[in-house]
Amino acid sequence: MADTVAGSAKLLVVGPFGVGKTTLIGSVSEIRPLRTEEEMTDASVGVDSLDGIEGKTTTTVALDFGRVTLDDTVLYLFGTPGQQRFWSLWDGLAEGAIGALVLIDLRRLHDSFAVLDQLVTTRLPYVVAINVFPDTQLYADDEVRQALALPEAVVLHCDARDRRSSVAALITLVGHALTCLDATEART
Ligand SMILES: Nc1nc2c(ncn2[C@@H]2O[C@H](COP(=O)(O)OP(=O)(O)OP(=O)(O)O)[C@@H](O)[C@H]2O)c(=O)[nH]1
Ligand SMILES: [Mg+2]
Repeated sequence: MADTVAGSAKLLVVGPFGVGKTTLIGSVSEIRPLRTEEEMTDASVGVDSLDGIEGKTTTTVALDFGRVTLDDTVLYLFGTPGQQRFWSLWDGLAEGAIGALVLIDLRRLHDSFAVLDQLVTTRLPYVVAINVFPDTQLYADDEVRQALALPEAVVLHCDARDRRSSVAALITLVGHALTCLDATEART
């Protein structure tokens, strides 16, 4: 790690099945990301929809882990599995995190609701990052907030395959998490 590093923070990357969590951590990580990918089998047919992500052959079964240094701060990124049968891992993964990046796919918006419900249990500040696929129909941020029933949410667009775009999403998340932290401290 660089000598100039002054601090570190842990961030969670969450989202429904196949939204691009592993892709995003892989595109920003400066170390070879830790992945726990397993081949998807026929057991997932009818359970996990591959609509819009037909090229996907593996799924995360435990976590993704990566690291990225921004100026003097190291961010440790922990990705959750998308498949609900592995969600018991969320508690451990969320411990000590300062915020969560919630990746969503507007083509399959409905899949996001269970993730948002699960996220509430962590009480983490979060921002909503729309991972834009080539056939994603775009909506105004307010329409997305309304559809998700999150009137106050910070919403942004990203391309999980693109480092610059994904880093920008993480910077927005850190800024938002720090603002929330300041507000909490001011109240206590
Ligand atoms: N076109 C496009 N494809 C993407 C993008 N992000 C991910 N993909 C593709 O979409 C698929 C899903 O990506 P993953 O990164 O495995 O998704 P995940 O959220 O980690 O999936 P699980 O861990 O199984 O929940 C892969 O085939 C990626 O190559 C994107 O921004 N644009
Ligand atoms: Mg994954």
